[in-house]
Amino acid sequence: MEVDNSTDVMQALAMIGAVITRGVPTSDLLAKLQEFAKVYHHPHANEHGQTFISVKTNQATPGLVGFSAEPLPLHTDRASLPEPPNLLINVVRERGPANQGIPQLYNFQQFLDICDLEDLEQLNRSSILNSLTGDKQAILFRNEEVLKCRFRIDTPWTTDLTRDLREKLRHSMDDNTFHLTELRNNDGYVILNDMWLHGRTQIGRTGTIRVVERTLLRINPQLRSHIPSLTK
Ligand SMILES: O=C(O)CCC(=O)C(=O)O
Ligand SMILES: [Fe+2]
Repeated sequence: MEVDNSTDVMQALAMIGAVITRGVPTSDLLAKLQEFAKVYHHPHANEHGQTFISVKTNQATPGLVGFSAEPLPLHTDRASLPEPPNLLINVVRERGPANQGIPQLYNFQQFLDICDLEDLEQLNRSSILNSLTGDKQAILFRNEEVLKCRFRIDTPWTTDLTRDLREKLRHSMDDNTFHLTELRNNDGYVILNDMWLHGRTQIGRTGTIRVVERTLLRINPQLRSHIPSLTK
């Protein structure tokens, strides 16, 4: 679903929990979204809550892969927190070279849909570990009456999914990931960070100019149960 103004964002978000925005600045999106969500200040963010993600380092330092030229496997943001911010806005400010740093989106529901009862039991027991901080969190969890997910596999995060489930997830990701090749400068996406995973392909060499402006928010708890969420 695509929108080119901030007024339609809510309606679009309320349908499947993800929306592509065309030429809508973060400030316009925030003007609407702040009616029901509060900006979450990421440690890397400026005083307004925006993080400008660009190629800053030669090497993918654990925990800072976003700031390297490396690909970022599909993930949710702030996965180590007990209750991560549940709304994510990423706006492409500088697109970078063709076919590099392409944003990707994946709906975790696609995976749940192919999980049988045994898989689900296994999934309910699975967690991800941040080896830097020692934080361990369940991949699938319930909060505010809503079924949510978190996911991360780039270092320092590891997941204890069984081999079978990892394979299943990988196949589903291969088949159902949206590659947002058509995003131009000032296009972006707004997604529920507890339902949709996001990532990007390899950016290329260090020195490549590519900038994504990220803002994370927390949706008012009373409202979260009225918009889409994972089901099983
Ligand atoms: O570079 C991108 O497209 C996304 C970056 C990202 O998701 C992150 O740093 O967490
Ligand atoms: Fe991210």
